[in-house]
Amino acid sequence: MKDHPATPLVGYAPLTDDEATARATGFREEMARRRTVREFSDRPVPRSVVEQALLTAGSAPSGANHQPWFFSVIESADARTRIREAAEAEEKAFYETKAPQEWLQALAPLGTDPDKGFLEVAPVLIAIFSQKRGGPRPGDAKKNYYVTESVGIATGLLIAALHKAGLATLTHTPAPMSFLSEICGRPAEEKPFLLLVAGHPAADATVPLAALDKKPLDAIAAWI
Ligand code: IYR
Repeated sequence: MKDHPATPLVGYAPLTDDEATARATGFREEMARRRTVREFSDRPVPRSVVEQALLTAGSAPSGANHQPWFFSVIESADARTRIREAAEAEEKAFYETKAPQEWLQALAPLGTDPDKGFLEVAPVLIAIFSQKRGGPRPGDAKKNYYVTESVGIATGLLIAALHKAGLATLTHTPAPMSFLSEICGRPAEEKPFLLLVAGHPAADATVPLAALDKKPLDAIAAWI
């Protein structure tokens, strides 16, 4: 017997099967134009775009609806310089000594390197944090559940929302990224999850051909 407060479900207009297929196809085509880019224009992005995209991210499903995420939008030039310097120091160590050969070989077709100049060029830098403890309301200190899954889903929605607003993104994961906690002033119980870079792509931005290679449906799904 359900005894929790509830309200009738709204927002699901019944579509015909053809309409549903057309919508799903249109969305696939729109998302297929999404590219990860590493060359950004410095053209500013209005705060309203970022706010709306963050609210979309915050609408993601999460374990027990505890919403175990926090987004630090880094605008200060000083903070951006510090983040670039710290990220480049980690990446230099990664590419020069830490990364196993197999990993470097996997990255070679994408042409990545330790130069992270985009961290000071792109107008939007969002450090995403995950919270092991929190709860459904600000200030709660309850245990959170399925934290990585929840924050990953929210990040996916954030990327889709920014893409819909015409912005290119880059999911950047310098390792380790504990410097983000310090620079963003986040508490030790929160873990940096990833750094999302967003903005208009540079006029001469390129895309590695290897990035265009997507697995076909029969390789990623099966009906059983
Ligand atoms: N974090 C490094 C290396 C890197 C790792 C993976 I896995 C990528 O998909 C891309 C890059 C960097 O940012 O260069």
